[in-house]
Amino acid sequence: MEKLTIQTHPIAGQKPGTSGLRKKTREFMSPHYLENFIQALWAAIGGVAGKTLVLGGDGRYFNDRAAQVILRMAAAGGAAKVIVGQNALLSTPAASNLIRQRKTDGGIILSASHNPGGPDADFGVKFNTPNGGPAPEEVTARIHQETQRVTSYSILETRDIDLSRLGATRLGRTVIEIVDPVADYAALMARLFDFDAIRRLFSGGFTLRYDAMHAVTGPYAKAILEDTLGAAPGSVINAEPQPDFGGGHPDPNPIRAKPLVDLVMGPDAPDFAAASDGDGDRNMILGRGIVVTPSDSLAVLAANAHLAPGYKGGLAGVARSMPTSRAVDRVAAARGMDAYETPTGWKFFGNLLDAGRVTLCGEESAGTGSDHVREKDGLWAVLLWLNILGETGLSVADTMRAHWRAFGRDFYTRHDYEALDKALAEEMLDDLRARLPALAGQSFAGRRVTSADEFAYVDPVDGSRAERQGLRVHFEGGARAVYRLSGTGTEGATLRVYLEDHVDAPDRLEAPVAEVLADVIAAAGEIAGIAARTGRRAPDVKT
Ligand code: G16
Repeated sequence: MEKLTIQTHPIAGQKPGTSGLRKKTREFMSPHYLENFIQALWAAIGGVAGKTLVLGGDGRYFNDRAAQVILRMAAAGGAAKVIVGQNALLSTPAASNLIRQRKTDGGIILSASHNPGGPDADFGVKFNTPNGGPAPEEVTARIHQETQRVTSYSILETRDIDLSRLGATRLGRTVIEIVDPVADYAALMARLFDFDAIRRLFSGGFTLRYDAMHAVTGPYAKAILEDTLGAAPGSVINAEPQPDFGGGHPDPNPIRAKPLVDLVMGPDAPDFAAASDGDGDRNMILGRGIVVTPSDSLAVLAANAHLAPGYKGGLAGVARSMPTSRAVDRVAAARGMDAYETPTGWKFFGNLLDAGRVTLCGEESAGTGSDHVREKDGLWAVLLWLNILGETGLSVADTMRAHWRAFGRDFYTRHDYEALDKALAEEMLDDLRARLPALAGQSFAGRRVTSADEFAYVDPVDGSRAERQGLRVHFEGGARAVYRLSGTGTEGATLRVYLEDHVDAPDRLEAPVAEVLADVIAAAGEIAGIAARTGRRAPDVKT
């Protein structure tokens, strides 16, 4: 087993985005690409010698190869131990849990989340710090810096490790511990939720459809929902993780998981349906005849979490990313809880969770989570919903109706314009940024602008600043449009336009979303000149 030192040179563009480094798989597979990034990561964390790390991924194409390379590089760098999920699989929340439970020095998650997988699709590498959360900007900036000066990397020359066999083995002097990816996570869920209440729900005939989208959550959902809680066999579909996610796009939203939406709107609708994404941190919640928006789901969970044992003492506070609707703020105000508004990116919740300022947090991008780990957690959200429904006996639709009656409804939609020319998209937002101060007082599509600004964030725990986190336009009556460019795409630029309006009138609470938001959508398009500048007449995705 020889330790090799391979000469290399910096590769441009290895800058982690909203959530780790995401690139086309072929780029990741090109000579030295992965190795350079991992060597830079070792340098950024003060070397891997003597450290213990967690390693796993969502099973997408190149997951297995990348894991073998990282293990050989960890061993060459003198790591004490790497804890690996069997077959190099770990959902993102399960990896976060292992990092925390085993008190490791962090972990590496191989995933491009909801992006498709395959040789012509996407791959990603993310580093999580010892608190179990995505590395904060200061760490990712250091990694990027190191990628710009890496000149060699070290790797052991050895055969592949058999990652299908549970137990400990050695690579050089490094211990490689291969663990069941589900066990510790399932034990954590059993501590947080009243499994007996959920079992009673299912034994009473409650029906469920969970679409794991051929991604990593399948084995977790089967083990917990079917084998442990008694959901009917076959309730979890597409449960086998596949390297290309069955050719699909593992993003749990009404477009990518359309069959599930059709199911709940049809005659054979189950009582409850849900989907999760590539790496298991996102979720979509549906009930008979209803799709719950992620922002609403966060608000309902915040209002009812105390019904689950893990949260019976109440919540310290809540947080949402800025573009997420303000529905959860209304719950916080009514309950006397603190509510925080952070930039997009789960990493911004880390300090608030660590400091005990918030218990629950979530984002419009189908992510909800709590202080049980430091990542968003799709299956956790499903279990909390089931626990709540088990306690209240209400349907999903009636839960939403009751919530809207109590707090009003934040009608919400997000429009994505994908694969735009990057320079053009940046110029469009630069122009809008320059016009923001002049917008107040002007009217667009019959909506009067009351204020407009660019969101910047000062972390209340460590004082770090994040600038340029989205352009906001507020309209009279409380409606809002937010514009920002995605930090997770791998092709050109994706413009996200987040649109919302608050309605209190009881007879409007169930009006069609498109109708309620029609003029806000028109105003937002006009303000930025989206159609004129991009030539796009409609968004590619509406969530
Ligand atoms: C990641 C981040 C989320 C963010 C989402 C969308 O999720 O962890 O915090 O909301 O991307 O980000 P953007 O709008 O920049 O594309 P995931 O599930 O992809 O890891």
